[in-house]
Amino acid sequence: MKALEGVRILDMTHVQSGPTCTQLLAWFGADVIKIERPGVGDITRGQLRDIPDVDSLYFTMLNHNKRSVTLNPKTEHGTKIFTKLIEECDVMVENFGPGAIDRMGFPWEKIQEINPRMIYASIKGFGPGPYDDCKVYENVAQCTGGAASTTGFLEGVPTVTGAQIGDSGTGLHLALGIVTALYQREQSGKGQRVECAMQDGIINLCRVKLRDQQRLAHGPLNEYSQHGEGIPFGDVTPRAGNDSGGGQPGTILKCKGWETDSNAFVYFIAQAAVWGNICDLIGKSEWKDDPEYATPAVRLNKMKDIFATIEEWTMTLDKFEVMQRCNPLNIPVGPILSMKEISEEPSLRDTGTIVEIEHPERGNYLSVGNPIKLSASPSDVMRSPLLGEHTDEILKSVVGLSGEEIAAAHESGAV
Ligand code: CAO
Repeated sequence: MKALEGVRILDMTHVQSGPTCTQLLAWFGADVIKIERPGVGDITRGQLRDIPDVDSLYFTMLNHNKRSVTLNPKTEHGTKIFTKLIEECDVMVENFGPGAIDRMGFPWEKIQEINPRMIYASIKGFGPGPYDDCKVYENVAQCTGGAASTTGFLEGVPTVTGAQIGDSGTGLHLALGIVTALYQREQSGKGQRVECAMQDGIINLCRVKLRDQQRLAHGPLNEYSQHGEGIPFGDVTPRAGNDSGGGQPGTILKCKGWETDSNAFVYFIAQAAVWGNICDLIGKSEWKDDPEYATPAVRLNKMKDIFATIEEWTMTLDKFEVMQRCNPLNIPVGPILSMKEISEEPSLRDTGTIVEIEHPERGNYLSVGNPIKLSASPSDVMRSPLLGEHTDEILKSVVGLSGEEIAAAHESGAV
């Protein structure tokens, strides 16, 4: 049995943030019924297409294990079907622009009236406040949540990260909110509203940067390399380049082949606990007892030079050799892996983190499986549904319509 077996999700999500949430719930065993606009579907089906007239990877990689129903709740037939679906589902998830669900005629009060046990979960760009009626995409969230102002190099412009912390990050937050509300419903018997603003999700992930903002009032941030380089701090958390976010100095260093391979680099953390090992490894054993190098405090203003010396060593090896040499000595390092390397890594295939999926229209493609592994609820990754693939099946088995009623719903354009 899967952990969320028996939980039925009315999935009104689209694009990335909401679909990542319902995909996780589907992997844990929930029955996710994705509602899509008749004839159109989730806009991502047609975005960034690599193969003409076939669901894009954008869509297929965000909508595994779901069933698709085309339904327009704004039509007469559609309203009735949608109302029945609200009655029959445990959770409703949406990430439309502000007010869209209300304009469909289904504000939270009405949803509660139809099904008091319903958990109604939504993602918006902002929480209540001056921007709550704004539409938001990933990078808007990264910029308004503090990620962009603190990412990039000191001398450069604010930078967004490739990790989709606004969309997929908020989807994760929402999924936790939903399972928490389901747990509470076990005691209370009642549903509730779960809301995640993308800005809030990013701020949560940027927690350490708000920490640093407050530390600034009490002096410079010693672990930022700008401190060691004698560059004064202003009154806002600065961009820290590739500095480590924690108390151990770290940076990205070149490895053999960096001149031609854009990913021939390694992240190297000069952890204090293994300083002696680092010195021995790079041929600088004399630094271990040198009072100018022996403690983290005296090393701080020399980190640029120290890393340059370590880099002379890393440049003699490829990034995997650096890791092989450092790991037995407990020196934390990470090779910079390209997406090509990740997609070809056998151990990630073995764990189901990278999976190969068969799709009837596009053939085989790679996807990311469930990154959360439950020993008693393993995730099988199933292909995404075609548009409206399960409409009739769900109208019959969940909504309870007869053959004639299904035909009438089609005739009216509601499905
Ligand atoms: N049948 C009929 N109409 C439907 C429908 C269906 N099955 N599903 C959706 N619609 C309609 C809605 O009723 C709404 O119409 P109105 O605005 O006229 O009431 C419209 O489609 C959806 O509007 P939208 O604002 O959600 O869509 P958009 O493409 O204009 O904006 C986005 C997209 C993502 C900016 C917006 O949805 C948003 O801000 N969402 C919240 C934040 C979020 O999740 N952002 C992450 C997106 S991923 O990068």
